[in-house]
Amino acid sequence: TRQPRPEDKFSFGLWTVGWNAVDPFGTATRPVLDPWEYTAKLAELGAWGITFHDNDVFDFAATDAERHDRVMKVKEAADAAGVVIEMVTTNTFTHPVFKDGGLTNNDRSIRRFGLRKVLRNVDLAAELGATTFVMWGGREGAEYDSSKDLNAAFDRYKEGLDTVAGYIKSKGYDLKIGLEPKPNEPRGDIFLPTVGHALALIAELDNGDVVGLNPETGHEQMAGLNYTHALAQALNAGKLFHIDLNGQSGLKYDQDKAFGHGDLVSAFFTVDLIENGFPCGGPRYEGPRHFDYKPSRTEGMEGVWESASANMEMYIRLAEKAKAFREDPATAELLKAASVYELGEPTLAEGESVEDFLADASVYEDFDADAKGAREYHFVELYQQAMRHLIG
Ligand code: 3MF
Ligand code: MG
Ligand code: MG
Ligand code: MG
Repeated sequence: TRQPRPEDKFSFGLWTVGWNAVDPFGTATRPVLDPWEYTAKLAELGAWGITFHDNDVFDFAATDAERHDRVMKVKEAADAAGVVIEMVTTNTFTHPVFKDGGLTNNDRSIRRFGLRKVLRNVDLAAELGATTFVMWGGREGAEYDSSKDLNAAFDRYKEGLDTVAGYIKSKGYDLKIGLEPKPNEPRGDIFLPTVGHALALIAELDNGDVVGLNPETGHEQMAGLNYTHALAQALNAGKLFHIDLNGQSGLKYDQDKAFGHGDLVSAFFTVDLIENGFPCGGPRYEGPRHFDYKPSRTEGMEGVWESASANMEMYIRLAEKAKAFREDPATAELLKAASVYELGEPTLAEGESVEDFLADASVYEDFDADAKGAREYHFVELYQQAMRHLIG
């Protein structure tokens, strides 16, 4: 298979390859390198971009001088390797101060501290030329329903997001916020558990125009949902600003496997949507193909780099197969037989009023529901056609 190219727009979080494999049951199995070393190596493997949390680069307790020094080292490494820093995000989950969240913490002084940490990082993101600012509220949530006034929690969440979005606009930064839904882990119940929940909250914001989504494959699947459908609804709403691609095997903990590992068929249709768009046309995702995965704990440093490459190789292979599926004349015939293109036609005719519609006897009085109830769709054959291309 071909090598990754800059136009593939593959990017990686520094925390992905940088995970030293500490989990709730065991200590590290790998050393930690400096963030600029990961940057250089990812570039060598073919990545076009990198992303990071503030504290992937400098310590929570870093002085301004240390912060500046370490950020500049990453920036210089990125420039030297020709990779862009496309997204920056804030760690509001590791330090104990955030154990009940940042923006929705019951403790007001912690909310004010959390908001300042986020705004400081907005300035940094803009300075580094990032165009997306992801906000994953992993500690915004609860284990105990008695622990929160849930209505107040949603008000504070909206207040926090509106403040950050309003700040971005007032500064004139070319930066958009991508909310990252997740149903649970680390909190028992995280607020904004799915893409749909996040879309509903964004619609209520005053500054929601610069707030959209960064859906992660495994996160939607942890809620038993279909990732490709989540991407589609976010696209339809004009809110798909960024993506976190990875692999997951069913309803389990957040596995963060390499893309397509554990959910190959789902990954095929995800790539098909991103690369080929909707069959009837419509909005397209043009942003980075960003991987948020973790090299499994069994892997050493060789496995870290093998697994990073596996993400890109999976994407490239699936893109080739999805393209062949769409270009196959047999697919076009099956799409037609399944009336897939017909869904792109408005239900009412152009200029047809509801009165005209009600007066049209062919719609209802003369409609043969039994005949239509017996029609074929050939959906299974269409899917099988996709599987033929996927399996090869
Ligand atoms: C956790 C995640 C996060 C977010 C990140 C923002 C640590 O399950 O997916 O990774 O992606 O905080 O991009
Ligand atoms: Mg995740
Ligand atoms: Mg995950
Ligand atoms: Mg993620």
